[in-house]
Amino acid sequence: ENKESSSSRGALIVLEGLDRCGKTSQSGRLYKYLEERGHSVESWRFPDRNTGVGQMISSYLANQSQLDDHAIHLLFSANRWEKRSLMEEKLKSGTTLIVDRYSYSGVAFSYAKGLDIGWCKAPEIGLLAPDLVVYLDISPEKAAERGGFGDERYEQLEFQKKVAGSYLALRDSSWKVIDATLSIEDIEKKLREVVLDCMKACHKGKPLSQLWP
Ligand code: T5A
Ligand code: NA
Repeated sequence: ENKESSSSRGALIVLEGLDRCGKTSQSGRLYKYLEERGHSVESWRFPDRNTGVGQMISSYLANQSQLDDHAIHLLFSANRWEKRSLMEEKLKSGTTLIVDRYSYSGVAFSYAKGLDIGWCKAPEIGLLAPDLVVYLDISPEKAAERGGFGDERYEQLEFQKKVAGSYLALRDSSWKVIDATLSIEDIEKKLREVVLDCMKACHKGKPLSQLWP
């Protein structure tokens, strides 16, 4: 139908979930799978700790600096804005992006601290909307049992329970929820299915849109 678009665009795929739910493991596997099949694909993550803003965020997460809750919220958002034009360029040139955390993390974690949800969403307005949000579903208790939990600022059971509640408030019917307690291989299979479906829709000309729909 979309006769104007001669070349098809890439898909914006976002993985979300509690700390230790397995996003990084799964984005790596998904990247490898798509790449080996000849797709143009990149693996991204937020926070992107490589930028100046990202370094401030990283130091905050490691408890090496203190910041007002609103200030850190805006830094996380700025960290997405500084990558927005590159993101659009990549997608329009046909590259699929697998993104480990995005705006939903931004809102979920700050809302869990008690900030107003509308205030949390405001600086995210105008960022590119994902074509697919996959939520890797794990209980805060199970996540806490996984290796490395407790090293960074937000990796505390009581706080993760609040984050789980925030995600529930943010989720809509378009999100694909995968049980994150399955084996890594089973999750990988389910993830591939929903991602390939989404990529097909994007190739067929599904337009890029902006947050919040
Ligand atoms: N944040 C982030 C905000 O507050 N606002 C924002 O806007 C953004 C973008 C940093 C923190 O910043 C917050 C959220 C975070 O608290 P991060 O650097 O992405 O975010 O840190 P995490 O998301 O917490 O990354 P983790 O590495 O802790 O978790 P992952 O990536 O979800 O999990 P992964 O793949 O590293 O796996 C964790 C462990 O579980 C095992 C792995 O081997 C590993 O040991 N594992 C499994 N075990 C059993 N079964 C499975 N299916 C497993 N899958 C993985
Ligand atoms: Na991670």
